[in-house]
Amino acid sequence: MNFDLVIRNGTVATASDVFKADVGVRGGRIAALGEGLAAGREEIDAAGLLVLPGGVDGHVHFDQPTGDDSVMADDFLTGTRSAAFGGTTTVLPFACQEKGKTLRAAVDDYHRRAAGKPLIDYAFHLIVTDPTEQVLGQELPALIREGYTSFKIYMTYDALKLNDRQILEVLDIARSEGAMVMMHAENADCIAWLTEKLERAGQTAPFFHGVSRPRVAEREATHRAISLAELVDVPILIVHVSGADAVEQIRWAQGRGLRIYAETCPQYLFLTADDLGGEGFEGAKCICSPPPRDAANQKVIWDGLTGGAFQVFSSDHAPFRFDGPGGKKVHGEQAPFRCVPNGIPGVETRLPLLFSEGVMKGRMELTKFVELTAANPARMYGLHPRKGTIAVGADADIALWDPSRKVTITNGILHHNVDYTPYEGIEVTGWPVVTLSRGEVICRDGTLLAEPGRGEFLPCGLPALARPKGSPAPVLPF
Ligand code: DUC
Ligand code: ZN
Ligand code: ZN
Ligand code: ZN
Repeated sequence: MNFDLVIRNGTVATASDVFKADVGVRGGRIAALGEGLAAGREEIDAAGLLVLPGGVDGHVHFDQPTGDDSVMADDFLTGTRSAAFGGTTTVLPFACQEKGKTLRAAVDDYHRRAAGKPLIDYAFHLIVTDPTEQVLGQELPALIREGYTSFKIYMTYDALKLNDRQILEVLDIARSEGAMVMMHAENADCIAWLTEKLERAGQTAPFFHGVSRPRVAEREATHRAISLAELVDVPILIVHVSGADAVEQIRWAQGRGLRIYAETCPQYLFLTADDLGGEGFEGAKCICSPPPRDAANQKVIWDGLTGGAFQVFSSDHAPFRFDGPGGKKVHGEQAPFRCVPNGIPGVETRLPLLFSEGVMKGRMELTKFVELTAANPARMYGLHPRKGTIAVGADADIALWDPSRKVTITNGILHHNVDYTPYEGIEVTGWPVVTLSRGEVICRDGTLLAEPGRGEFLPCGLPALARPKGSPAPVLPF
């Protein structure tokens, strides 16, 4: 039987193996792996290239309403375009509940925002901000069963945060329904208190954003999140972990046998607090939360990635323009850091940065790279084995990488709708040169070949990683 497409002579890598094989694609899926496969209607010669599963970016924000006058620069078209050029073929952005409204309204609104735009496949995480009886008793369980099997909750931000009691109630639903909970772990009162103190002292420049969100505030919330999850007996994923103190808590929990997972992002490997301090308002380009730390903490994050503390590596792409409407300067260049839109772009640079500094510099195996950036996020969110691996039956979501291509990252070469990149001027070795989604070449050598709207919505399964340990929580009398 012939194939629609055969990718020949490449080196295939999965989360467990690296091997020479041709990849036969039929009907959008991988139909065969082996040497000397029969002819395909189309053929790609991948000699000298790596054949990797397309990246799964488990943490992006596209066209997410912000609740104020800031506006995200990327929608489902420009966001997925940028992802695809960076070797990513699945994204999971967030449908965020507005307090006072239903979760369903957020999901419906988000589907409308996506309609006709995505270039690659996508699923939604929910964000639960208002866990009313109706949400806990009906909406959330119903949505989980419909394939929205992961959701984020916040311990900070007035518009989003839950108190400990609410967190327990939400975790309890996750446990009974088998959903994955993502936690934004920073102590809200510590941040508010420090912010007010800094403002009274006139210390409002972007640099002080970092000062207002110290590692101890992240550490305390991380420990509390772990404790609440232990009490309920449910796994959780701590997102965007920035430094040593939170990593220590996570390792402590993992060492005690708790199912505590952790995510980190490029900003905690490649940026430091100094990047918030540049000339004038420049530092606003790197305002994100938690903030970047220092070289010693970067080292701890690297060690956590290679040593097993982290399971997933995501971009946390949260795109705001530096200039222009709704961007970093929405309240002027004198605006206190508290009023600067929070987040940085990175969906396109996530994989090249980690590949170059991780794989090419010998810090991590290629299999580890695939595990952190594709296989594990797919598992974490119930998309495995359809996504995140190269195996017979999986979707033919594949990125062909030229491991020797040297690229200097500049905003001009990127495909997002943001007017800067925090990684301007960094030289990387290795770049994705062809991206396929369900067997279709969507990017080749800098040219976009796909039509908006071809990306499909993915209902997610219940992730095995979200299963409780099963031991009864000792303090619960039932
Ligand atoms: N949390 C995120 O997950 N993304 C952007 C900012 C934030 O606080
Ligand atoms: Zn405003
Ligand atoms: Zn967050
Ligand atoms: Zn985020």
